[in-house]
Amino acid sequence: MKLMKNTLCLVCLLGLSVTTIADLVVKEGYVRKPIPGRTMTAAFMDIHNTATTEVVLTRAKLEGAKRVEIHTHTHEDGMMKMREIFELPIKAGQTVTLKPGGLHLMIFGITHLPENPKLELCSADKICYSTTIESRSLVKKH
Ligand SMILES: [Cu+2]
Repeated sequence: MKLMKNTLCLVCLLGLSVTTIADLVVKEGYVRKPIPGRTMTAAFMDIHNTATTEVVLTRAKLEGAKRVEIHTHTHEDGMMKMREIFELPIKAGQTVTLKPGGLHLMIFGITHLPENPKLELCSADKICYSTTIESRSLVKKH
């Protein structure tokens, strides 16, 4: 455990964590436009970690929204329930998929949602990766 702490600290000193978070690539990112009159919705995407070390996401921010939580779905007594998670680890070279019925970003307090809102994904040490995602209406395109 002590060794792990030392390693982490060394990573801080070398500023390697900056590189780490910059190595995230978000693909197919979109946020569902909220139903008229609602201020809550969800966002989905593929997050690929191209770095050689694990990235742990702890926080997210979306332009036009007050708050973002990282959620997952769990089966409890035959029911699908949403649960907030506080750490989303993405291993080196791994892609984590946020999709309906699984992991997602829960978006709260939407005031005005831009067509391509800016999304920030941040790690525990407050280093953020920013990108833009698409606003999509609930109606599926055929
Ligand atoms: Cu949720």
